[in-house]
Amino acid sequence: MSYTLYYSPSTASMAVHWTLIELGVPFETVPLDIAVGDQRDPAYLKLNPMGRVPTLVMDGQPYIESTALLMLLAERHPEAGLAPPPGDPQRAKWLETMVWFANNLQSAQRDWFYADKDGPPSGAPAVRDMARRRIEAAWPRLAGLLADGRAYLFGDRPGVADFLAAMLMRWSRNMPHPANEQPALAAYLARMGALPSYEELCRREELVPWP
Ligand SMILES: N[C@@H](CCC(=O)N[C@@H](CS)C(=O)NCC(=O)O)C(=O)O
Repeated sequence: MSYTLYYSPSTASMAVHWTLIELGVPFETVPLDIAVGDQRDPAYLKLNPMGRVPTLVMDGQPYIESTALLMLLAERHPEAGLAPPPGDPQRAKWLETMVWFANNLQSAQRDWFYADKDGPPSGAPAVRDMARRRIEAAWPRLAGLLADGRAYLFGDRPGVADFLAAMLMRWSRNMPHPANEQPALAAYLARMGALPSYEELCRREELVPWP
């Protein structure tokens, strides 16, 4: 299995990068500077017609959408136990949570950060206001998933849902109400932040750890 990840630090590629590090499989990386528009380079658009990161080239074929990539990596490396397998009692809740992250929280975060790029700047304040409400509503719901005292979202070891959750929480760090205002989420982030794979991710992406 060969992997090449096109990434930009601290963006939607972060959870995929984290997963590859956690898996310990060989992979290559191609950094893109989205501030200068590398994602719109014609050669890159052939891999990712959306002009976004991440793109993961697997065995020579490019694939996009971070949540799908995470689910696929967990499926391709079942021995790593990064997701409840089909038939596991937690599988349904895992699928629900992964799609909820992608479809609700992450899409609202796209609106928060890109309101004046994805639509007319005149409508951006209203879009951002609605996005902020959806994002802030997500944190208590996420805290609820940890309310029984579990260390990680699905089991006693971290998996792709946790890498995705921690990435999405990180993006709230400069928002009026960041995720770590919820005590359960602050404790969870501290656990995630203590993982050796997170330390390695921060080293490779030159990230300032948060919180
Ligand atoms: N749903 C996509 C979202 C990807 C996305 O929006 N990536 C952002 C960075 S977080 C991006 O590429 N921004 C650059 C741009 O839109 O020009 C995924 O999860 O892969």
